Amino acid sequence: MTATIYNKPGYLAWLNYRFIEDKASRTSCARYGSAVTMLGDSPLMESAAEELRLGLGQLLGKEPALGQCSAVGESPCGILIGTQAAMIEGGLEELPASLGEEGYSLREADGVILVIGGGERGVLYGAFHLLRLLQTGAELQGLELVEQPSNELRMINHWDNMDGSVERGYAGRSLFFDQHEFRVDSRRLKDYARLLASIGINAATINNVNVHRVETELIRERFLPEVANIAAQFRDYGIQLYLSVNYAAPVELGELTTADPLDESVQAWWSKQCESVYRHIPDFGGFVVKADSEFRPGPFTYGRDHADGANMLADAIAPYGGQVIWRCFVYNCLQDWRDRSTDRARAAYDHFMPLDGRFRDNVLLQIKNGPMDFQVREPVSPLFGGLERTQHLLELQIAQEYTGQQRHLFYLVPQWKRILDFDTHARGEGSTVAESASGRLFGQRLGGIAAVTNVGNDANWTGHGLAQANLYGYGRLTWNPQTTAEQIASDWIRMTFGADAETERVISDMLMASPDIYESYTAPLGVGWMVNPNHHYGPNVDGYEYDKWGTYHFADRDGIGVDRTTATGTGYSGQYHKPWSDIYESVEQCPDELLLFFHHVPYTHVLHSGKTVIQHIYDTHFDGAERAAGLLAQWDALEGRIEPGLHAGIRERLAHQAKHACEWRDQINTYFLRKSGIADERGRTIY
Ligand code: GCW
Repeated sequence: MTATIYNKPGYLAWLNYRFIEDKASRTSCARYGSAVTMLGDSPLMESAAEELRLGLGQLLGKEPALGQCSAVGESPCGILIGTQAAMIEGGLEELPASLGEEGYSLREADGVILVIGGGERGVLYGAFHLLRLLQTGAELQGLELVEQPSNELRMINHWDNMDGSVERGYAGRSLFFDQHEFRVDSRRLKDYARLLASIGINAATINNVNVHRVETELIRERFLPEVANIAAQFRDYGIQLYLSVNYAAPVELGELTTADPLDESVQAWWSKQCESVYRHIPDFGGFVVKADSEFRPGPFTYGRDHADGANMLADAIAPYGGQVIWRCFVYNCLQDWRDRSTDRARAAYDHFMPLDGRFRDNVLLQIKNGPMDFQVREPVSPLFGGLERTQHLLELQIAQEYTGQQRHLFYLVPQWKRILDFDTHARGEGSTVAESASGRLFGQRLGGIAAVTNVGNDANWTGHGLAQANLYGYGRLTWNPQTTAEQIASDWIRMTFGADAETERVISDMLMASPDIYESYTAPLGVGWMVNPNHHYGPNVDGYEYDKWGTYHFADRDGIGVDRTTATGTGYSGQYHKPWSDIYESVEQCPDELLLFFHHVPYTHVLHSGKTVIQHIYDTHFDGAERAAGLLAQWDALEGRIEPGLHAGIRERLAHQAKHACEWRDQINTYFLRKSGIADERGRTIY
């Protein structure tokens, strides 16, 4: 076989339909594998049928026949797929309850499996679910299940630039662009769409939220035909295309002298752009906007607020059914480190809470999970549970900017679950972030989750082979936040690596331990940062200490941490509902892992764990580096059980991690020994 990208290790990811070696399981599946029959026809249904044909063919070693029929009883064997409406028309008697456009039901009876979609997307998602069951060795006889997504918008954000670079990309270059042109490998794009659809993603932006000069033209005739090509490929897999736009586009393109949202010429300009975007892409999703943030233009320039800005765009796009997704990542990035009264953590809430209720109903605010910026550990943004009259999305980061840049192993699903499960108490107990983001908590029309993706044009998509678990897990969790991190890991491992029990046990162990390991040898107790400026990789305790970004730990010879209390600090803790405002306010009650986020304490302060802060720092750093080395040893023991190319690529990353963890350990421990003058109780080597 010639070595193309399509057969390099890891390319197939979890859609690796490997032959079922076990004869008994293969035989029991084979009865369903003889034929795939469509009731009705449409591009989405064809995607579903094609996937089933590919999957069954490879799993069973024999391609099923593809067919079409018009009545349920006409298909005596195999798999029958169709929408609920088509099934009813085709004579299906026992009906599933209403499934919604994206929901589906899978049923087995008398050797036939029915994949019944609420709508066509539901058929596609049902087909992928069925394939997952086959890949993971589930029993199909008597199968009966119904699924509906928990979130209506399940989105991926690319931070791709048209020069081909990817902001915070750790897996090669852009899948869409190069040298300021569209450079799309359409086979690869299709495979990407398949991967996304298989985990239920239904929306995507393809360009960075930092929209530079060339990208400003993505909404213009110059590029729209090519944007439309990508939209068409995505459409076949149920993914709606959105674009990030430049708030000052009319000025940037030299057509107006203002981008003031209340100026009629600006409103007319955007209406005209929307008209041409929808002429090319009738089902275009909408705009994502980063405004007045990190040097991007916005309504503040004109003395207007973010509701004025977002509503202007929302009015322009409303006639076509589009959405405006407006990011809340707005803060002062030109702060003076000497000024201790300004607190970046407060910024999103301070900017957006006063605007609650002022946004049009086709606006969604996109809120980063924490108040700072995707650190290893942060509290949950108080805007969840705060904003009651504004639709919003939760923003997560699959790209491992601060979590090891896809060179360190960090399974993000447990962190995301903690965020989704966080009880804001906005409406009493049970007011979780999951409920708030979905829109259910406050009875909003639309809601969901968006995430910065971790893929690039590396053959295995994510650079680190095990980082695929994060993309996979993101989709699964967004569909259903109740799914456990262990379950997701188990499915992903089986689908990716096959059914070997030892492989599953070891990789699952590694994934589940990885977040704690990484947290142990990096910034302690929720204080964050301590990374090298700009690229954000590797230890640098004071890297952001005297900088303008609002990111400080305030370590001196006596103690460390940021006082964010209402009594003596910045007052950030007061942005939460009770009991959190009380818990975070109190140095006694504050959870250890967030202590330094909320309080400045002496190194001798005793944690709930019984250890002093300084001893905790030493212990976790020695322990974390040791456990990082353990990950490598665990992986080495799997040699021979995993395809050599895949094994070697991941091994290289784990070996780097083990070494780099020692660098982290030694820099952090040395820094704090020198600051505090307090020796390690156990007398280990610190420099
Ligand atoms: O902190 C930052 C990242 C930037 C990113 C920004 C954002 C796209 O370091 O690279 O810009 O977050 O979320 O807008």
